[in-house]
Amino acid sequence: MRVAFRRVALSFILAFFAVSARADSTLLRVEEPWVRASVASQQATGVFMRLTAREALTLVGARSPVAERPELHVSEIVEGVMKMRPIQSLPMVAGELVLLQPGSVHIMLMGLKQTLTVGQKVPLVLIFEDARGKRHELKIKAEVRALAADHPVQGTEQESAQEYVPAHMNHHKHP
Ligand SMILES: [Cu+2]
Repeated sequence: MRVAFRRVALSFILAFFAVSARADSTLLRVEEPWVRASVASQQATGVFMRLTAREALTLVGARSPVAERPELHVSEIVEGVMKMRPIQSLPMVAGELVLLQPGSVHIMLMGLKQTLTVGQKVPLVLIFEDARGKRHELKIKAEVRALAADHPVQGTEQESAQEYVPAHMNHHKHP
């Protein structure tokens, strides 16, 4: 009896994890994640991607085995100089494309533990919350691209021309 109960309980737990794992990947669509290559002794590098939330979500952080502290950053021009500062979270509106790209919002891999070379695949866990404050995680792999990679994504001529917009404004409707 007790064993049977345990089995039932266990299968419920497994079912729960299976469902929540699936839910996390359908909540957030990630396209073209990439990491800028680093040189020896470099302390940090940026991660870029296109995100589309299925419902209102907030990106709150990331984890990666290659870095001690991944942080959310935004680049902005201060007195003519491009600077970066950490942000606590990045709200995402349902169905709207959010671009993490050079010169704008990005994930910064702080405290790099290794040199990242072109073609390498970097494991990354995106941590985000839904509107009820429930935390979700999504595992992705980001390809390392060249240092100078100024990777234009489709339909971003306007974005590359525009200057910094606040993180919560950095949404672009799907055409
Ligand atoms: Cu940064």
